[in-house]
Amino acid sequence: MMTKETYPALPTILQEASLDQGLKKIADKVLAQERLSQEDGIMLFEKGDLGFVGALANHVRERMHGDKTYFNRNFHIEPTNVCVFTCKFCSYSRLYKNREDGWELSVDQMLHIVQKYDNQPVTEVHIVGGVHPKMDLNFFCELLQRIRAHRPDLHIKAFTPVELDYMFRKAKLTVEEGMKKLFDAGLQSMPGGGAEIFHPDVRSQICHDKVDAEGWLHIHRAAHELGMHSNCTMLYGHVEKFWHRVDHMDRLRSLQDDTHGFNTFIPLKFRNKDNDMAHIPESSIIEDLRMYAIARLYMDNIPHLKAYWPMLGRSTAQLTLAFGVNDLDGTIDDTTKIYSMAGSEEQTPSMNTAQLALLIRQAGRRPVERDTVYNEIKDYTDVEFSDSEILAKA
Ligand code: V47
Ligand code: SF4
Repeated sequence: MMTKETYPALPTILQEASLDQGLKKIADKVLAQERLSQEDGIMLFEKGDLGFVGALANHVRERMHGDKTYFNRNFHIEPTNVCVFTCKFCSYSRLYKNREDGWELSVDQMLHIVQKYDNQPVTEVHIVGGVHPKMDLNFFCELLQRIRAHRPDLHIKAFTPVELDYMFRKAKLTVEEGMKKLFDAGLQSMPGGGAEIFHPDVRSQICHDKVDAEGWLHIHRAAHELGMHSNCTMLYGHVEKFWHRVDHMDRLRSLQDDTHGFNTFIPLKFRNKDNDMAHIPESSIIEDLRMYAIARLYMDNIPHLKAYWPMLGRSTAQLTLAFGVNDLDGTIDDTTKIYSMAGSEEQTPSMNTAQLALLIRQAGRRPVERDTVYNEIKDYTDVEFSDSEILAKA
């Protein structure tokens, strides 16, 4: 198991005579808690080796969160995989004309999924799917209202700007009007999907027909202005250059300066199975860890950095905890297909609380259960688990 002790300590790295002077200046800025520029971000990607960026990111992570590593108890609902859009990296969606190959859940069917968890201590339902031309704003308002009425304590985190932009246009509402309607129906926060890479040179190649950068940021801004929190993501490791990644993170950082509404940044590694970008090799684990570390250094105003274990696989997710990550998402209960269909090693993603807590403890960190907005629910650092708890089906 690789933990933070496996790379040289930060003071040793900084004293190395061979350390590039540009990198040394960046390290000085990080230690002085000064903001990194876009040029600094690009230099880290171009020149920062894993030990260097990892030691710095770990320093920042421990300054912000100590050894705490958050997780939550959640499940997903994917209302449909039928989608009007044609993102080239997507292994999951089916066009409307091929909808018999996909799934379309009714409000009743989705409520049934929620009812399955009636006696379980889950705190969050995460609802995201394809963009189905017949599932409109009223359909989703009814869904939100019925979940709220059935289980008021379950936090509803739902919809990306991709789904919302389409819904609001069809309903002929402004972003602000549409968001208010969903908020009143029970929407409490938004996940980070649909961001991909904001720069139009990349967006036009990988997802030309869905909401653009400005539209994505506008919808999150409107959510934040209503008092909702949200997450943000970046799909990396395909056709983009390092500077596109920095440009993407910079746009998120700027919005966060205005609203402070983002809780978590989640870099999403491109997986290449069964999609129109299958010819592009996946990034190496070293590149993935560098990505997390540089994200921790660049995103100085977003409190949490999440590694989404169903997409990375649990061993790599464990490694990220030494490279800036302080959140592993949740128990999931095998309720999402996006990553299994794209080739993740996690084909039936599900972990119970004991398994998640032990995964974090094995990496030398303190597991803390949180709710969606990072209120702490329970510290599992010293909890003893029985064999039956560890082996129980998640
Ligand atoms: O926007 C789709 C990504 C996202 C692939 O906010 C792919 O807590 C890699 O955003 N390879 C949706 N990535 C999922 C998402 C998410 C997941 C978990 C937690 C949260 C959160 C948000 O999945 C899409 C896209 O960027 N994606 N296909 C693929 N082949
Ligand atoms: Fe549709 Fe989302 Fe897949 Fe794009 S990534 S095709 S918007 S389901």
